[in-house]
Amino acid sequence: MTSVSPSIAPLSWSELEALTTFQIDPVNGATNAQARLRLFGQTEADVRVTLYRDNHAWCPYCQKVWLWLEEKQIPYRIEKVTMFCYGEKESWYKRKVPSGMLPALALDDRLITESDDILLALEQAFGPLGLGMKHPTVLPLRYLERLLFRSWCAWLCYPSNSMRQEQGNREQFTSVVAKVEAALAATPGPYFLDEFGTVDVIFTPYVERMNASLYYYKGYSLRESNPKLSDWFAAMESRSTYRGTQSDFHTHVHDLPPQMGGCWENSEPQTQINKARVDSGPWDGLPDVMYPEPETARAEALHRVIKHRANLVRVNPADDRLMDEALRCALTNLMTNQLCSPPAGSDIALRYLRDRINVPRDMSIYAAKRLRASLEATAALAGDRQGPLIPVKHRRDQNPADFATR
Ligand SMILES: N[C@@H](CCC(=O)N[C@@H](CS)C(=O)NCC(=O)O)C(=O)O
Repeated sequence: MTSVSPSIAPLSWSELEALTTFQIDPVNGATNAQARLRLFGQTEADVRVTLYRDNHAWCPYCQKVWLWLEEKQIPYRIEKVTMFCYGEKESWYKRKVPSGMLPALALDDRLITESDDILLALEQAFGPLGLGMKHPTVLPLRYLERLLFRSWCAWLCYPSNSMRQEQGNREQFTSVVAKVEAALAATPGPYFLDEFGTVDVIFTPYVERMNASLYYYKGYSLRESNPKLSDWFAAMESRSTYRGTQSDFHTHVHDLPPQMGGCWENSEPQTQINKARVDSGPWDGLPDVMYPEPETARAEALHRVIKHRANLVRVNPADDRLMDEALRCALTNLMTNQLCSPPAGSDIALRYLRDRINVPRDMSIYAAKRLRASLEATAALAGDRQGPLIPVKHRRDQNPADFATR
């Protein structure tokens, strides 16, 4: 005889609110994706810099500048701009930057575009982060980063006509990875040079995206297959600055296709296994994060959902009342570990949200894993229907205009 575990009733919003005291200080606390102003203990009068970056923290070149500012603790403002792939570019931004490209940075009265030029200007104003962009030891490593980027694009972003071509692209990429491993092995510590610095910041955005996309589309685990890169990731994850900008596999594998013009999967059995794991869980133990889970993960997820619950219910394809109750069931499961049966027909609604939690935009990596797991466990009680497929040519389902507080 199978025993059916008892299902508890969903908690009310006020009961849920009582279960979290999670709070951050976006202005002076640890690096976070929600801040519009960062002061690091200084005053607004000290702010000379405004960073224009994308709403969802998807843009890799923005992450590079963001991380640099956080590491140097330069006070700055953040203005968020829509990317073409998920909505309409703001007209105020097009007046500043007619191409609409991101990032841009205002330093005193000067507007700078191109992330490398931005870092050069920041170095001039505030001094380098470790060795500077043009230091003779840094230049070849910057070149190596671009080489790695190109070999990744060649493998991921173009369809292969044959197994041979696919294999060739893979070997080309792994041969550049071997050079990266050698560069990392050439210094005693885990970073590219003796001390953490600009070079690590420059490698971060795309190495993070390579780790995610190759795991999912090619069945290849960059982080687990390369010991020096593995140590480098672990060292990066020891920095609260990096943790604050760090995304997860689910977010990247679905934000990259429209940005890169497509990501092509191979026919390896491991690819199918990895895809299923990233899309449907279990998310625990994926090699997108390896530092231990903070105790605050569930409370953070709960706090973030409560804050945005009206919008989350409104944009969901399901009826508002149905989603409201289903969402409370998932949050009840998140906080109590007990199953809570959602209303009939809410499987699609819950999986729609499961597929749209973004890291670090909405919450940190472990909070997102916990919330996805509760949404999935709760959806499974209602049925096995999936939400609408996540689009690959655009992500207008994530248009920030639809989430503007009403
Ligand atoms: N070379 C530029 C590249 C910047 C770039 O490609 N930015 C992309 C996003 S990562 C962009 O702004 N695209 C316009 C858009 O998506 O709205 C830099 O280093 O800043």
